[in-house]
Amino acid sequence: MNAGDKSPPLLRGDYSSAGADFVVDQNWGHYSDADHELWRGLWTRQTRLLPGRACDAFLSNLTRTGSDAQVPRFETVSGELRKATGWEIVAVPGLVPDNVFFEHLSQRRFPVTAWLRRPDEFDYIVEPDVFHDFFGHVPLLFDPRFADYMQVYGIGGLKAVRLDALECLARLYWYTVEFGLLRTAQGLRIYGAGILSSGGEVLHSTTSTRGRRLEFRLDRLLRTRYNIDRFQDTYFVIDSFDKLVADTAHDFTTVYERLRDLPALSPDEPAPGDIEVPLASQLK
Ligand code: HBI
Ligand code: FE
Repeated sequence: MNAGDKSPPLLRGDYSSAGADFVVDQNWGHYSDADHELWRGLWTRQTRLLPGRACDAFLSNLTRTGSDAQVPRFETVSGELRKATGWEIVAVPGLVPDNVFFEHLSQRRFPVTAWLRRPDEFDYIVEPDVFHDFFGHVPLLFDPRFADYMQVYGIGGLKAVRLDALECLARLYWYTVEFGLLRTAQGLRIYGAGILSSGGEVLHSTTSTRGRRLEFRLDRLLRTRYNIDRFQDTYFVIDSFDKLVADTAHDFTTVYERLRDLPALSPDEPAPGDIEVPLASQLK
């Protein structure tokens, strides 16, 4: 999506009541019994996959959202979130323009799509829906370190829009917030929302030898294009949220200048200096 678009075309949400910040009423009463049943089905399927694969911070905070039985009321969860990390969630009709998205993150507001997918989209959906946005993203907003990272990203995003460097910075969101892996004392764990909310990628990312897992290096990551319509070929592994914040909180202006003259890398392309993280590796 281009920065500055007023209303994103060809999206299925109802943008008619959205103001400049694209926030809408969640309209919780409009979810049907079938919606709540589908939500439970999605929740049950995902949570069965996650023990030993999702990171502890995700699992413990997922329980804390108390949203296993029905589509959550955003206001209720926001109340808890405000107390924990000062974040809140706001309902949006779907994808919002980049600058709007970053503005929300920079103010510790996470936009969550209000609508739920159809039953025939149980396994795969193109646009993010409330299940992806809430189940995948909201639990880690309860984690103080990760909560800081998300805000840092939003501030960096606003700057990247001004510097015309968003193609580059968007890769950071993709390979961390959406598809990130974390090395722990127990082994590799998932923290990326795109993986955690997906039926197939939980296993692919943590067991497949087709995908490659590389140690996080900022320049390498920012040059790496990504797959939007199939499992990732490359995942980047961090050692802690603290270190992720430390590696990304500085100003990226010189990074963008350095990278502007280098070619982007294909998602499956090896590069000099790559350090592969073995599947069985543990943080010592
Ligand atoms: N809008 N609702 C929503 N959710 C997103 O994740 C999102 C967005 N707009 C733009 C956007 N993401 C991208 O700019 C980032 O993924 C980099
Ligand atoms: Fe997402």
